[in-house]
Amino acid sequence: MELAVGVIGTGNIGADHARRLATRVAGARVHAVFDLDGDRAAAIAAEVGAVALRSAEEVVDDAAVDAVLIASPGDTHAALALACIAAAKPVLCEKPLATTTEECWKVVEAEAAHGSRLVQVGFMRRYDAGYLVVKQEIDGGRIGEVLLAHCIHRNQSVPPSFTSDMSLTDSVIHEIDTARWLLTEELVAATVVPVRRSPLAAEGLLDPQLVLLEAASGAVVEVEVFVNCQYGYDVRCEVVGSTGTASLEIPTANVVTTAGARSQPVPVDWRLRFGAAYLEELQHFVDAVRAGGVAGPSSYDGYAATAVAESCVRSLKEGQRAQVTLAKRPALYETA
Ligand code: ISE
Repeated sequence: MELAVGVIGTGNIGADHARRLATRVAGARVHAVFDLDGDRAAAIAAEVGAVALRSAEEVVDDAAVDAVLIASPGDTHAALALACIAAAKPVLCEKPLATTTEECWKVVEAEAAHGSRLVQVGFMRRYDAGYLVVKQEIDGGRIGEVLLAHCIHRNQSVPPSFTSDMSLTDSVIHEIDTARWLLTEELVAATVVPVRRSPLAAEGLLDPQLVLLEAASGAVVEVEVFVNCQYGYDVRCEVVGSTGTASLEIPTANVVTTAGARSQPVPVDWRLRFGAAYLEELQHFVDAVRAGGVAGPSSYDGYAATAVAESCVRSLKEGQRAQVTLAKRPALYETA
């Protein structure tokens, strides 16, 4: 039986997910969609052969919906994830799981009380072919003990509503999750270092920023986040170990060599750069649910990432190193 998915939020990423589910993911179809913008929802519903419902709650409660995909704005995620858990429906929730650690923790507690995994958080980089190679190299012991990592996260530009805090909670949250996953350990402190502002940054936006994340082992992950870099979307990562390094492959396309120069396009945004990873992520979710479970990044991972991002924001505000305090991982997530 195909998995009937309800999609909540049909903006850019939600619409992309709905199209992928309808045309490229095996074993799934989109049954229902909802968006506050009714016209946008109706257009996507018509395109993917789904019904447009009148509220997010109707999507969760629809008896014909087997699983839910949440791609609405971040501040709606926690309530919707809790509704899915109450209805015992598997849910793929876009990052962040919630915008505060308190809300994330409510989701963790509700899922733990349910007794089995229902939530996968949309940290799609864990499905990127390049990141997976870095992970394999580390886990295979081929670079020795991990000492530090250098990461770059550049967006071409951001909308005027984007704030300095969002560079941390919306963008660096990806490096936070990948650092926890690659190093298989928790991050215990964060320091945001002030950097000379780009003259092209919108008024009030601190851009770029430099973030130092300290892991429990003492390994340090350094992240440059620059959300107005102008030239395109650029994500890099090099993990330095005691006997070697592992670098994220930067996918190359259409390399042109002419007149003594070689050039290649830079993706304009994450939808292009991580398109294949999003597809893998969705296929993984659908396969796991059809096999009777949920795997991938857990709600505890979503909680921990938001907690570290909050420490980054605190460090930015207070101008000093901020510690990360995490509640104990419930037994349900011990092997997750
Ligand atoms: C955006 O919200 C995303 O999640 C992208 O993956 C990230 O690279 C970008 O910086 C964020 O603004």
